[in-house]
Amino acid sequence: MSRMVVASLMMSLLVIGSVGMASAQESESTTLQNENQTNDCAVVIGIDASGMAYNQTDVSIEVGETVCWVWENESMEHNVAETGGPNDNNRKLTGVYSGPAATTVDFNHTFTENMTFYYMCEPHVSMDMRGTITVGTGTPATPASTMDDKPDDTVPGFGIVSVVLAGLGAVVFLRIETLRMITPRGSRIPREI
Ligand SMILES: [Cu+2]
Repeated sequence: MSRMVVASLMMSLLVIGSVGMASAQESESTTLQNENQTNDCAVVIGIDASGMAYNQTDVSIEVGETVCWVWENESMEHNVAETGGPNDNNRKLTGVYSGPAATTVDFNHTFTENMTFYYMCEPHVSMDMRGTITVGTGTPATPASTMDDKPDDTVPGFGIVSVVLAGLGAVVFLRIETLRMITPRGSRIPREI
């Protein structure tokens, strides 16, 4: 009997709770989300049944739409890290990043321009845990030939600097190599301290 009472109490609490939540959602639209976006998700990407892959790996959206990556209490830790391409295993340091891999993640990103977005799960990239988001028309096949309106005369300054730097680098490298050749192997015997 007491179980029944508890159960019905729980039920009524749940009902009250959900009614409360519904009205709360209506009144305050300032739900805190990462990346200060309150947009709804055009696509929600989770983890598939294997627990080792995203449940959608090739997604197309329109410019301005938001993709959400959501999972909860997964057995493994996963994340979302932008890469430079479909076979790149390195995270773009300035790229989109959900943070360190975790068993529960609620991350989203709004894409504001035509592009093809490549990402991986850092711990599982070796198992090809990757995904692609095609935004609008995607990345143009020929990366917009940079002949547009970049005046050539702004470039030389930088070019010279990099040539000088490269030269310096070569000198340093050569010096180290020479030192290595001069230093006899014998002198590398570890001394007693
Ligand atoms: Cu993963």
